[in-house]
Amino acid sequence: GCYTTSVIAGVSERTLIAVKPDGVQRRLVGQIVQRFEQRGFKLVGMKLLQAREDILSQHYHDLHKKPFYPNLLRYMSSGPVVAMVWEGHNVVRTSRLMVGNTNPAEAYPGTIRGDYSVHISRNVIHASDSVEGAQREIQLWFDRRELVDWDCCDHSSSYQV
Ligand code: IDP
Ligand code: MG
Repeated sequence: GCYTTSVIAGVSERTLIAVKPDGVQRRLVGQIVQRFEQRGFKLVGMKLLQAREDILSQHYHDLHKKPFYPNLLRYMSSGPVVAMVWEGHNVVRTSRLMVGNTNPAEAYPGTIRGDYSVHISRNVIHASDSVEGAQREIQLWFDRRELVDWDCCDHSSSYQV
């Protein structure tokens, strides 16, 4: 039957996933969404948007001194991105494994970057790297009212309840 996920310990972790402009241009959005659905995670927010510069500079604030930072911001604002919030047990760590190494040359086949990209400056997807980072990024990219609390009716197929 249906269960309220928030009452089940550890299940309500959330992460921010974004298909970057190259991924949107290459029409990879559907396949990327499919991977997270099939893994067993629950989509609780999703939108296509042209990212504003102030959001991008806050999102990548820890990289602002890196030599590639200007190119990174130009890349991320070169077209629309699809921002998503996914929920589930260990979703932050598991989605990093699904996404693969930052450098596609080091990303294993079977990961999103390992299957769809070749160069670090066009690596298709963003995933939060910690639970605290995810909370900060979700607040940055989404208004609370854009996130939907809903019960996944096959919840017990992915979780012991
Ligand atoms: P992550 O996306 O795997 O978390 P971060 O180190 O947080 O990797 O870097 C954020 C993004 O900045 C990367 O996904 C990539 O787009 C870009 N980036 C990181 N390192 C380099 C680099 O050495 N050259 C060019 N772009 C880079
Ligand atoms: Mg990062």
